[in-house]
Amino acid sequence: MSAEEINFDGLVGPTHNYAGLSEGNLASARNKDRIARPRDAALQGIAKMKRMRAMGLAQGVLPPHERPNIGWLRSLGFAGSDREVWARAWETEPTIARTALAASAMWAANAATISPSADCADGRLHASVANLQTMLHRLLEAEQTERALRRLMPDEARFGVHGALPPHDALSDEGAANHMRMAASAGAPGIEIFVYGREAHGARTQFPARQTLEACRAVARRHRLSDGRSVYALQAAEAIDAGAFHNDVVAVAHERVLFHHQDAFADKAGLYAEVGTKAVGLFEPVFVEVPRAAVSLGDAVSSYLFNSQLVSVPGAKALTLIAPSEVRENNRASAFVREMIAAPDAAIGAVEYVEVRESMRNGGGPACLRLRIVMTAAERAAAAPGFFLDDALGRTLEAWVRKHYREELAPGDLGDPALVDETQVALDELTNILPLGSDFYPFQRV
Ligand code: SUG
Repeated sequence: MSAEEINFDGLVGPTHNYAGLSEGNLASARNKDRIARPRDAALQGIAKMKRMRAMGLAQGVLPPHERPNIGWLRSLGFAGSDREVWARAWETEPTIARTALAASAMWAANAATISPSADCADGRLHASVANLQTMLHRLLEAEQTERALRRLMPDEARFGVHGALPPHDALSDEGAANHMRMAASAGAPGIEIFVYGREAHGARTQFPARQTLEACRAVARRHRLSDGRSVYALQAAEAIDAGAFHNDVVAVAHERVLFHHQDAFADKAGLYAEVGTKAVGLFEPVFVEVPRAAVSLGDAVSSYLFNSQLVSVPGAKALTLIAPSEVRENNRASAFVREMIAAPDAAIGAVEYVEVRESMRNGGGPACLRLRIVMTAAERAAAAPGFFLDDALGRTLEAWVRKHYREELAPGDLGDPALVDETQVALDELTNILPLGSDFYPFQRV
């Protein structure tokens, strides 16, 4: 069946800042307490979405979450008006306060795992919200993400939206960042590859391994995937310990192509063989490996070469890599890309560099910012149209950002109670721009 891959990007929220919250994410640690530029961050994200659309690709947008998360702070015993809750939390529990402020829902690749209907036994498109339980600030995202995905895909006859798995260490799930799909084309039946860093109660890496095998299998069962077209691959421990806290820091797949670092997987040969066997009759897989001699794991992590989007631009024979501008600035990564795209019959034949520097400084590249949802024409028609980017929505979102977002947020600004009002006013207005409804955000429901 014909279908289209749609990138839904997380809109960067007004409290974007650098809190150093993610152990094992080297950029997050390195940039802790740096002055953030929320307005630039959001505009960079919107510019990327517009650029994708200009290339002829369908593009959607997902809303930021309410931050600071006043409801969560109340559940921890803070009381008073919303402003008072924030001021008290900031004064007495700064670590908790910064957790409640994180704009991390922008990294939509962690929102959920998506299985297109062509892969699912019941013929529905399935989405499992990720529990993100490894990092406290990210654990707070699941409830609101589920609300957003239900607004986007309301028709239960076509869409199976599942809430997050129970948030426990044994069922640790980071969504699409640890999931890849290969297929002849978007609408054809595909092979779904789940990438995990450990088994429940299994051996530990130095940095947290955020995805368990048990979580992957649970998602596959919920989505009613067939064993014959599912693959489970273990991340290399050395990749996690070098800063690949998600698989999408060292690998990305699209259609027949898997682009990955030599040291991404614990058993690369086993992965190739299993994908090859399971793809028989469906497609001929193409593995594009980047040798460590050309680009070290360190260069892969610092440049985010693999956190690129791989896309099929209409009319182009080969795939296009949408890479962060940091790749262009890294001699080894950019030299590799130049050679790769120049090769005759290259599977990846073009590169476009995008500027998402504010997000990158927290460890979120172009691929982190988007959740891919493959939809058939009928599914797209059943989805809420207001989430799809067009020229008018792009302009409205830019104007909304310019009106409401601060240019700078320094650590010393974050305790300002005015930030609570500012963000609530902005998000309230956003519920009239995107089809969210006037009760979407928790502050709108009290
Ligand atoms: O979970 N950074 C995010 C980055 C997520 C990137 N996503 C993908 N690879 N798909 C994380 O570590 C840092 C927030 C801070 O430190 O302020 C943060 O949450």
